[in-house]
Amino acid sequence: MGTALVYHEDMAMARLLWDDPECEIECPERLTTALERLRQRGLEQRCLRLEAREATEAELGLVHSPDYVAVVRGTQALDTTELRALSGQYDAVYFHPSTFHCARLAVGAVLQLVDAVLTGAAHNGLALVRPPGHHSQQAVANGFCVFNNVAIAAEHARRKYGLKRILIVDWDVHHGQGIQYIFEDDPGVLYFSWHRYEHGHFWPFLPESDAGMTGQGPGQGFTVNLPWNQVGMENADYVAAFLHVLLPLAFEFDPELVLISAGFDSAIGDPEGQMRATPECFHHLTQLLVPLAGGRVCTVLEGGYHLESLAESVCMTVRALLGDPALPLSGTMVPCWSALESIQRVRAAQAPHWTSLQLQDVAPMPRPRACSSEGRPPPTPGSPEYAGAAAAAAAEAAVALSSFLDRLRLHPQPPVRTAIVLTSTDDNLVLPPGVVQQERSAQGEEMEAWARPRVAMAQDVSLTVLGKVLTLVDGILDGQVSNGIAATPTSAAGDTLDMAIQRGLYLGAQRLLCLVVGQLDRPSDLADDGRILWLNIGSQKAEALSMFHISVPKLRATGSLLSCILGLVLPLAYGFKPDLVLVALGPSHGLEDTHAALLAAMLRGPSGGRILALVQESRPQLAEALARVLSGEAPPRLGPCSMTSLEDAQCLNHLRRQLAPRWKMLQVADSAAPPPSLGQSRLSRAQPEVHVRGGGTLATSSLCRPVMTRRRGNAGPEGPGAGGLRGHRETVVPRLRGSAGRVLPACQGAAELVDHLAVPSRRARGSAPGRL
Ligand code: X5A
Ligand code: ZN
Repeated sequence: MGTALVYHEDMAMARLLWDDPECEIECPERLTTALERLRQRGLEQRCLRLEAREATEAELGLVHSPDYVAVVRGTQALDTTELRALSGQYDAVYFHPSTFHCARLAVGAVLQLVDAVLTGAAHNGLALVRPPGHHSQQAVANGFCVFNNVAIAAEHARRKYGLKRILIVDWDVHHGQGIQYIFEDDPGVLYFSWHRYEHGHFWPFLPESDAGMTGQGPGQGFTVNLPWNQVGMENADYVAAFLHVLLPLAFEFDPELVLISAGFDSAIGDPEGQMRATPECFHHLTQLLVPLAGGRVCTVLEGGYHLESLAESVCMTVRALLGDPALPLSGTMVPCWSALESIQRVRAAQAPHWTSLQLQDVAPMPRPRACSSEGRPPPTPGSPEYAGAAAAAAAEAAVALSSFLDRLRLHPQPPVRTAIVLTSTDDNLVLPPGVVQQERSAQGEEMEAWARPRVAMAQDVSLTVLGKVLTLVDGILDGQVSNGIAATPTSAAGDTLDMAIQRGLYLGAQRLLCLVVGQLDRPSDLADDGRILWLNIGSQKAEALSMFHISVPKLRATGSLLSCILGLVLPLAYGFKPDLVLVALGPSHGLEDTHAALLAAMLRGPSGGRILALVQESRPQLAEALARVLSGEAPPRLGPCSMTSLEDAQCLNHLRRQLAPRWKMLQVADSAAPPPSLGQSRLSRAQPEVHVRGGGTLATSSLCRPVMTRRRGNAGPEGPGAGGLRGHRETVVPRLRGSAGRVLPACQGAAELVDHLAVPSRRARGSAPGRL
């Protein structure tokens, strides 16, 4: 078992034999560079290697007409002139004498991957293929695509394994209209695609790529289009789209298999996409999909034309499949206005079909904004404007990729994935591979200073156990261990959490997310200074005492928990960018093991895998379930779960409404945010103002700097542990960026800082909570 990597070197044979500026980007190096980079990073070696086979004609026939297959078969014998003439009959397609062979290998590779995953030979995997597939239709080649690799794989999975529900996630920057057409009236395949759209002015220029297209007949609600109307989408925009559109629907759909049409032309530097997602974003996107379908995720290469960006993004995707902890996301976690508008439009269009959306606040479908003067039709390949934009994207990517590589070097994989502190009673626990027992315990003065006072308070906890927890926190913040679990007696839960928080701060953690489920009191001396985000699920009522102190009542249904994770916890966590996440399952937390596992699995992203889970020793099965997901396994499938408790939904909506103005990742339909004027969105780099994404404006220099020092400054006392966060501090590079309707803070995190200054007053929040 493990991650399968399917490939065949022959797929690098097909290439363009004449001059065609539109098609030249689809070159053999796309494949060879990606594979070579996987080798260099030692990732290929960690995968189960499968050599691709050719698909049979019967398999091609699952989607394509015999006549069309015959046409493609015929290209093997054509000369260059004939190949060129045939290619001209399609939109953005070139044939080579090897195309039929390559295209059959591409389909075959994906089928092998699906077979490996559905027979249990592999957990998940990646097929590195070309030609790509998602534009190809029943009898039409289109957009470099000859056979629809992913659509054929979905049909195959249904016929051969009887699957009833398959999710296709198409994160390629182009609309996979081929997949859409094939499944548009089919409720068995949920097709999600985001794509550069620019109000219909971007290739393939189809009105049916817009959000209003939701499927036909029985397939209504099973086509989900998220059109991006501006270029420059960033990590925050992509993650917001997953949290607020794709994932609620996907969990409600409850797929048995996830196929990813993984085009990396949605990544930074790509000449086609002109977007700005950095490579680690694809790690996060993949990781967010793993909790679906019991982790049966098959990733299939589609587009991706900037070789460096493509290679790094492929590596990140494979690392996610292997269960490695992610690099924390770079960039300001504030979605831009245009992205929010698109997200709102698709939520409104899909709401009639999905309970999970109906129970959240969904604003009505906004009228599409008239195409602005700025939205001139994008340049066509081959034009000087296109070349200029491509060069600019590449220059920007060079900077971003080199800082990405620096961060990668500074965050090496910790030697230990998961360490667990057990008390003697849990001795016969079965530990999954990759999980070690924390044996070493703090000694001497450390122990006397940190653990002894707490032992005195709680009767049942031994000094050694607390000493081990102490060592575990040190190990995580020091990069020796990715994450950990500590089982302590119930009576010691509060003190253990308090000790972990204090130790984290002491070691220099600047932001700690404490997610407390069940009844555990917040340590009384904890300052509400923005370093701790305290989130309690299972308290008496829904209230936000400040933007860093939030309580959610006990949730009654599985769907409620999911809605809470996707709609509240993860947006907050991604916006907060914690150095460490502490998950404490306190007395009467009420979570089933599978729910706790899901929560822990999904919380791995925001902190780059640094999680410490505190549980009660009386539940060894829970510790085991957590150990599995924290060491990289997929959490067990939940089963279908839409929100069933109206009361829970109202609580969550209330909190989201209250917090969204300050935590921008919560925004889904912020009617309060006006579109930035065109003048603002074109602000030059030199301008002194900072426009907070979403519309607000403030002067940079006076507000930003002092707070900056306070929040970014070293939090804990200097001491033996103060260097513990080696390489973890991010350098704050002042810069102005502008695009996608946003002009970004001159210093990273400025938007958060503004928020920080605007903690709601107690009077302001006095209105609603009493009624919940
Ligand atoms: C698979 C893929 C893009 C075709 C672009 C044509 N195709 N301008 O990314
Ligand atoms: Zn593409």
